[in-house]
Amino acid sequence: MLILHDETTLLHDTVELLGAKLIPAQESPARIKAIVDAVKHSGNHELRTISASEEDQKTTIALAKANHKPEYIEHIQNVFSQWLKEGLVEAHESVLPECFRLQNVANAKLRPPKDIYARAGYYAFDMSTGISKNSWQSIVASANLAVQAALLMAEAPTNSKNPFQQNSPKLKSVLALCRPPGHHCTGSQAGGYCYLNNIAITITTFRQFTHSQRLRRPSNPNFASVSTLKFAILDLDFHHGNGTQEQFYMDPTVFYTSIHGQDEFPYYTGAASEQGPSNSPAFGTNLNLPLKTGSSFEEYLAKLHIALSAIQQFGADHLLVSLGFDTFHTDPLGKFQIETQDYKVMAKTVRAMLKNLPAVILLEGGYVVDRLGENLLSFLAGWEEAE
Ligand code: OKS
Ligand code: ZN
Repeated sequence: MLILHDETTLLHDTVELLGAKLIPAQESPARIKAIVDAVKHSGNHELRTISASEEDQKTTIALAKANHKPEYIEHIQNVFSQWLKEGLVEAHESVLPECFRLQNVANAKLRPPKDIYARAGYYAFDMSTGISKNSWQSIVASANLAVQAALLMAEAPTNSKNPFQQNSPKLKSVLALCRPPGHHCTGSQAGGYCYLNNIAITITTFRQFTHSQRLRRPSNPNFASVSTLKFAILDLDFHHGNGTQEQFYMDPTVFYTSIHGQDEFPYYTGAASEQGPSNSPAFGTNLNLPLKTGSSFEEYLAKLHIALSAIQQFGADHLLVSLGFDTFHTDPLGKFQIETQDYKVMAKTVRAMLKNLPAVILLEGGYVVDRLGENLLSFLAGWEEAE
C-alpha cells in the first residue's frame, strides 16, 4: 500500500475535558508515531513522507472552503494567536470553548460573537477540539494529505470510461495518515478531535482535478453524455461521522454509509432513520448502521455486508474509507469486540466486494496507541490479499 504521511501532523498537541478533568487529548501525536514505526518496521508498504509546500497549503485551504465557512476557517487559523495576544492562553496551553452556540433561538439572528473568547464556543460543538499553538499547521498538513491522495488517484482509471485515463498508471488504493481526523466537524463547527473534513476535501479535490470533470463543461460537445462522478464513503470508525453525513446529506452523487456504536458520541446523529432528505434525489444515499454496545465481530460483519451491497448498488466511481481503530476491543472510546486479526477479515471483505473501485483510505480515530500499528498492518494485509 502507498501510505502518505506528513511529520507536521505531529505538532498539534492539545487537551480535552474528561468528566471534571482536563487531560492530554487522547487523539495524540503518539498515535501517528506508532503507526509510522510499525509500517517502517514491517517493510511491506511504501511510506511516502511529504511536506505541504506553501502552494499546497493555499490549494488545500481553497479546497477546504468548498466545505467549510471561510470565517470558520479563519477562526481555526487565528484564534490561538488572538487568545495569546489577549493573555487568555499561554504558549503551551490550548484554546477551549466556554459558551456554545444556542440552537433554535426565536427572533434572533445567530451570528459569531464579537468577543474572541466567546467565539471559540460558536465554532465548536464539544470540548475535545482544543487548539494549541501549532494546531493549524497540523490541520492543514492533515487535509493536504487527503488532497494529495486524491490527486494521485485522480490520475488512476475509474469506472467512468474516461478516454483520457486509459493509459494512466494503475494506482488502486492509497492510505493517508491524516491527523487530526475529520469526520465529525461540520461546515462551521469543530468537534470530536476534528477541524477540517478530510473526506469532503478529498471529494472536492476529485471534482476539481479529475480529467473527466473538465469534459463536463457545457462547451464540450459530449457534455450531456458524460456522467457526474459518484462517490461512496464507507465510515468504519467506531463513531458516527456526523460531519461527513451532513456535508453530503443533500447530494445524490455521494453515498455515505457508517457502522458505529449506537447512542455513542456524537450522540445526536447516526440513527438508521437518517436516509437523506425525503422526496429528493438524495433520499437513500445515506445509510446508517448502528450497532449495540459490546457487539461482536460477527455482528459487525453482518452490517458490513449490508453497507458493501448498498455501495455496489449505488455504483460509485471512487471509494473513500474513513478508517478508525477505535472499534478495537480495548479502545477507551469504543465498545465493540473487535480484535487485531479481525481487521484483516474486515479489509478483505471490503476489498473483495468492491474490487474495481479506486480507493482513498483516510485515518480517523483509534486510541490504543501501542496496538495501532499491528491493527493497521492487519487491515492492510487483508486489503492487499483481496486487491
Ligand atoms: C471525550 C471524547 C470525545 C470525542 C470522541 C470521539 C472521537 C473519535 N471528550 N471520533 O471518531 O474517535
Ligand atoms: Zn472514532
